[in-house]
Order: sequence, then structure tokens, then C-alpha cells
Amino acid sequence: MSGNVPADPAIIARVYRSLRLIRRTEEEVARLYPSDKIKSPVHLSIGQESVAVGVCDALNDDDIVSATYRGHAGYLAKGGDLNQMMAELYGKGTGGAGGKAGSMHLVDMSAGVMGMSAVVGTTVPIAAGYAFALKTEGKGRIAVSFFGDGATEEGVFAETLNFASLHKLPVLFVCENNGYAIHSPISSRWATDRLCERVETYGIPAKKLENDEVFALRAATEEAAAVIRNGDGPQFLECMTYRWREHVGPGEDYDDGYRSRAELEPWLAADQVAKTGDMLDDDARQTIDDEVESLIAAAIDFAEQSPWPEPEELFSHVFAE
Ligand SMILES: Cc1ncc(C[n+]2csc(CCOP(=O)(O)OP(=O)(O)O)c2C)c(N)n1
Ligand SMILES: [Mg+2]
Repeated sequence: MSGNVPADPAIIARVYRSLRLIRRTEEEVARLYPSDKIKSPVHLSIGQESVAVGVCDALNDDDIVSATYRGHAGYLAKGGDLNQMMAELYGKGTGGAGGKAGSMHLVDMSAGVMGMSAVVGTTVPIAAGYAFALKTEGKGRIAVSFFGDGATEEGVFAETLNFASLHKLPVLFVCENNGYAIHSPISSRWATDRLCERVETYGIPAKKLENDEVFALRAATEEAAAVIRNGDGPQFLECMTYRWREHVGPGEDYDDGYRSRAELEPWLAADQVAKTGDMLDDDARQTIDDEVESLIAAAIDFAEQSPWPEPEELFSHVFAE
């Protein structure tokens, strides 16, 4: 670990709790998935948690984040309600979107989590639009947009960078670069891997984090957020990370022929959940682990006990009368 580790043990404990909550929630989702109780596809972020946690821990409660269909980590790191998330995965009426949206469309505006989307790239301009509103509001709040390396290939990504820079919008762009869009590696998709250079041509300062060390991410976000809050416009972080499980679903896919297990090894060795936990003494870590387990058990129970949406709900939240 680098010199970015905070001196305050309360911050280390908070960051570990967030990492552990996301890891264990998704492991439970993976365990439950074959039972068919979870009614939507799941894109797990196991292995990538530290990007969401490092960034969100440096934000204020009233800042706003947007994320993607791989959004469990961003949702929970920003403080999204766990019971509502689990109920949403189960398709129950008590879910954050009334059980009609599922894992790919989590939302909890009371925690500053904008609705997510399965359409690659789309939440990037929506976050910038929200940042436009925040700029008008003038209270120093910022919006954060999480998206994958694949999203940077969408035309709307370039359009958004230009617009956000031109209007000095208070938005932090965070690319979760896990090296793949489904099964396609970056080497087969990008003419060069100099993403930050491309971003800088729009007048947006960009920084690449070569590994997923959570406190380096947190420090980079603190620095970027301060510049944004000062009215100096967008900042960009490219965060190298690695998806441990298959693109969609609960399992692994190292036998599918597009990547090797050897590629995973260095990321496993640098697991941020374990490394951050090791910074705490055993008692403190155990207390957090116990709390996390009871929160998850309560959320699963909440989802299982919750009612299905009423049939009339089919006609709410739609444009047609
Ligand atoms: C506009 C659009 N094109 C294609 C897809 C199909 N698709 C779903 S996920 C995905 C890969 C995106 O990769 P990346 O942005 O790197 O995110 P990751 O899944 O690695 O987190 C694609 C191509 C889609 N959902 N939306
Ligand atoms: Mg990717």
C-alpha cells in the first residue's frame, strides 16, 4: 500500500466495511442465483469494488453518481439501500424501482444514486445533464459518472466530453477499465490505449491509475473533486481493474477461451477487500464482518418476505395513459 493510506483509522474501517459489504452481497447474489429467486440478469463487480468505494468515499452525501448495468458496487458504495436493492433483484414490489427494473437499473435518489441503464454509454450524458443542473443550483455539488472501457467507444462519450468541458460542468468521469467489453479485449478494439491523451484533447485533465488500490483511488478523487467544486470543470480518472467473474451471470469463464486464469492471479494477490481488512485489528474487522453478514441476511429476508408488485403497477411509470 502506498502513502495514500489515511491516518484516521475510522476512514480505513469505513472503507473496509463498504468493500466487504459489496463483495459479500455479490457473493450471496451468486449463491442464490441458480435458485431462480433473482429475476434479472446479474453483472457482478466482484474484484472491481475498490473503484466504486475509493471514489464514493471521497464524495459528499449530497453528490450524485450514475453507474451502469454493472452497478451493484456504485449503488452500495454511495449508500444505496440494501433491502431495496435485494428486493429489486427478486422482482418484488418493495424494490427501488418497484420490482420492474432488476439488477441493471438500480436507483436510490435518496442516497444520490441516479437510475442506471443497460444501454452502454447512455448514463455518461445523463450524468453530465445532471451536472448541468447542479451547476445552475450553485451549491457546489458534483456528479460522478462511472462507465466501462467499452462505453468510451460510443459516439455519445465524445459528445459528452466536449459539452461538459465547454460548459465547465461539475462532473467527474470515472472509467472502470477492466480490459474487456464482454469477450473483446482492448487490443482488438482500440487503435491505441492512450485513453487519457484522447480525453485531454477536450480540455479535461485526465489521470490513469495503473492498479485498483483503494486509497490511491480515494486520494485521486479527493484531488479531482476539489478542482471540480472550485468551478474549473470536469476531471477524468481511468481506473485499471479486473472483472473476476463472467460478463453476466454468477460463474467464472476462464475456460471460455478469451482470457486465461493466469491473468487473474495478480489481481487476486492484490485483492483490496483482503488488503484493507488486514489494516484493521482482528476484533475491529470481525465486528464489521458480523454486521455485514446480518445486513445481508436481513436484506435477503426482506426480499423473500416482500409481496410481488400489484398487477396494476404495469400501468404506472409509463407514458401511456
Ligand atoms: C449501446 C449498446 N451496445 C451494445 C450493448 C451490448 N453490451 C452489453 S455490455 C457490453 C460491454 C460493455 O463493456 P464495458 O463498457 O467495458 O463494461 P463492462 O461490462 O466491462 O463493465 C456490450 C457491448 C449494449 N448493452 N448497449
Ligand atoms: Mg470493460
